[in-house]
Amino acid sequence: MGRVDPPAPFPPVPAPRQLAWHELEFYGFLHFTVNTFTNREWGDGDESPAVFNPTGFDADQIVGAARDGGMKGLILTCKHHDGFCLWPSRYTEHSVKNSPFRRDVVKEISEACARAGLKFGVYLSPWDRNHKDYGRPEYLTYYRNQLRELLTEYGPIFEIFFDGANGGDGYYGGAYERREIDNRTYYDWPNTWRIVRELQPNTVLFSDAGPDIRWVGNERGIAGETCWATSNRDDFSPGNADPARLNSGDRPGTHWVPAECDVSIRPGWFYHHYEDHQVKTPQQLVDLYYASVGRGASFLLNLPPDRRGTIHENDATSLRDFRRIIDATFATNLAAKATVGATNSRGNGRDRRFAPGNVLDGSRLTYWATDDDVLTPSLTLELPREVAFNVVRLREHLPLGQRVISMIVDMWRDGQWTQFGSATSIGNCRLIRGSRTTTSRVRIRITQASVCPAISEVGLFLEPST
Ligand code: FUL
Ligand code: CA
Repeated sequence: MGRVDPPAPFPPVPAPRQLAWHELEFYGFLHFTVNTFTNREWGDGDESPAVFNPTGFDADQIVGAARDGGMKGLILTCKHHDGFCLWPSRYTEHSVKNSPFRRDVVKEISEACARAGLKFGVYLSPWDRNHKDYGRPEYLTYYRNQLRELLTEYGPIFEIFFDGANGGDGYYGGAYERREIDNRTYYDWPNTWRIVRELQPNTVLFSDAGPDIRWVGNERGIAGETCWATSNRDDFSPGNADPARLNSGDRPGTHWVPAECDVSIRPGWFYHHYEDHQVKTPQQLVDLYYASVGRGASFLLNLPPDRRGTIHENDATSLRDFRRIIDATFATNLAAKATVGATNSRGNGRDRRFAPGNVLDGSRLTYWATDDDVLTPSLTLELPREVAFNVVRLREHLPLGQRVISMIVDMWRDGQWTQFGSATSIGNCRLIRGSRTTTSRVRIRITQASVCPAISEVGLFLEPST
């Protein structure tokens, strides 16, 4: 008998840069600019650079807080809507170079990230309420020049966050007027994205319309209970999209454009001392992790540096305690020693490349798959002894696309199968969280799939009791 072929990919499938991004799962946002010192969320663009004056800026403290919280990268607001630049751009005077602080914040944060082993990303607001040419073609040249500076002078950039906000009013070099743009055409995004591809082909590009990753449709950090990694991205442009569709994605979708869940650890995106006691609790952050990473998306959590230029103690403590809970939960796969069986595995079970046991080897590269005509198989875990768990984690083998539509998890109790939980869509990661159960047998039933399933990992976990 000849070797059986692997399942054909079910398009759309992720690009290598997207596969690398999927492995990050949790990373941070740093919102920091003149707003930190004026107590605003959106600056008008007429702020004097003199207000930007952190008293104890410490990039290693900021990055250290992120690392201790388990973040794999940080995205810095190099320029927010007010137009003030955290690096000494050669194309404007409206930057740190004319502030009393003078130092290059982008350089210091990017170097601290490199020292700590975190990836570095940038936010460069398309809307610029300071620039005199905003709304005219000349501004696009300015914007692209700035993008080139960030892409060539600060090392590898893992992600660029292209925000969709365009409010209208601004200072605009003294004009103080309202400038409307057509967000479908004004920015000529395909040509801007091309610049990034040329300079840094591994950077993932975020916006409402991708092209690599998409906004999840809210700023509360919550992906749809069903959340496809695919989207008909050409229906949208940055700032012009349907939030409900972004929240769940489009199935089957024209492109692989997984969701990113952005949310702040505080009510605002920028630091305000009066929010020091409104920092999200560790348990709230854990719930957001399940609602983002647990639904196949990524968790982008904002930590706003304060007026000292450090992460406030309350934020750092909450984040660290969140990490303790996540680590305690996921450190041990309680199914690791199970014997795995399946109602079908590809090629009559003779080919180890598709064997059920591949779901327990800790590698996303190996997977269990069924014959092409078997769309609703079950996988059974026989545990050597009873275990207590309340979370099931499933991962699909992403290079073959998002194949499974829905599944049910059962556990063996009192001589029969009882349902533990169910879900739709898997993708990079699906966490099914239920009440604590003790059992020695668990069964995963795929109840609907577009093509034969390819599951790379299965895990059972227990959240620490609080
Ligand atoms: C929004 C902005 O208007 C907010 O200020 C913040 O930067 C958030 C991440 O994106 O569109
Ligand atoms: Ca595996």
